[in-house]
Amino acid sequence: MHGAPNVADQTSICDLDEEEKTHGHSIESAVVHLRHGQANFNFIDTPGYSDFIGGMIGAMAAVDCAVICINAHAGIQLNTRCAMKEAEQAGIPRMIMITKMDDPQADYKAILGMCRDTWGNGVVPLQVPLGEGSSLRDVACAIDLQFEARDAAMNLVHAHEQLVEKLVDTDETLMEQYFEGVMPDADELRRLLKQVIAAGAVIPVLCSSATTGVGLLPLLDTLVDVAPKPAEVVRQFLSADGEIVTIDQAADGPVAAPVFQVRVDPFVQKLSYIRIFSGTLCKDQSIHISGVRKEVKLHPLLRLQGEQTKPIDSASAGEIVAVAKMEDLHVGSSLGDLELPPIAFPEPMVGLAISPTKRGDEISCLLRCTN
Ligand SMILES: Nc1nc2c(ncn2[C@@H]2O[C@H](COP(=O)(O)OP(=O)(O)OP(=O)(O)O)[C@@H](O)[C@H]2O)c(=O)[nH]1
Ligand SMILES: [Mg+2]
Repeated sequence: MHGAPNVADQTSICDLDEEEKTHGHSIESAVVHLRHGQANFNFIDTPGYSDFIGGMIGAMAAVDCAVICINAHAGIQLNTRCAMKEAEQAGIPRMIMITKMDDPQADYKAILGMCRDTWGNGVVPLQVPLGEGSSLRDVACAIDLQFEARDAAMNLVHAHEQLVEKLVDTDETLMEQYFEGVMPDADELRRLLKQVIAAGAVIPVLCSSATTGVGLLPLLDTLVDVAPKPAEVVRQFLSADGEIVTIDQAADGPVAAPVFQVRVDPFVQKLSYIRIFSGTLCKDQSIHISGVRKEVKLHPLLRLQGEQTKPIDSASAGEIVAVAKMEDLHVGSSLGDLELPPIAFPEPMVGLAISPTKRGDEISCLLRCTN
């Protein structure tokens, strides 16, 4: 969008340090929040470059839904496959967003075909671009067919039928009614879509252009309609004793809050990013941290908007916060009495020895290299 912060101008609020801005590639994840209607969103923007895959893996362990972006011109990349696999392993719903639809070489239909070939028939178009390249003007939703879509990049009625067939297939009564000619209404379709996305049976495809802003509000509307709200997500994991532990993501439950990223910032130094699955964190409270014997006093909580941090007194299930300068926290640490399993990162392929240039620099040098 004209004048909006963006990667090319080095003004993106998701690229925090100079190296990220200069190269136009995120190295670590950034967190932003926004309000849309009644909904509060927390987004984690992860690095797309394969060298920085750790940021994406950490984020997948911290979110309730993944929107995986595919460049409309470049198509499916190695990292796209990794992100889809990580999201599947994390058991979270997946959506595909075909981005840069204003690109002259954008080809929605071709990318959609590649996605179906790669991830199967569960991949269905939920949005269709109206126009492509420089003539892109909007996106049309395949649920309620509000648009006169003569210039849609694929037949919108066909996309609608494909979606409806996929959805009624999951419900016997609806299937019988469908064959008798009774169509589910748009609200019923959204309800079904939410269920099948949560079950991983359907991966809806959306499209957008960040440059023109096309598809961005429809993305938020779609997330409101079909992404799970934190309170609707029940997480299960195996405890160290081999027991199945269930976490209801409720503000009044026991605290379960993993650290999914640690960033070393030149001003506040070590900043630990925490997703609160359950319970409420309050500043100054004493809290258990996995791997640490005594309870530790929690440093002030910070709400994140890219590189901006704002102190807050408390935060509850569903939120993402950061704390500064807590040496006991590492990626994969969990706060609270429910000790979460560690985040599984791939084995490093290269080892590296480091040494400080001067005495007294050991800790900061180590922190910079290990986080
Ligand atoms: N034409 C066009 N260019 C875009 C659009 N969105 C981003 N770009 C350009 O693409 C380049 C890379 O930006 P992005 O792909 O958004 O960067 P990113 O996804 O944060 O990259 P990583 O951090 O490496 O994952 C920049 O030059 C952007 O200006 C878009 O919608 N249309
Ligand atoms: Mg980026």
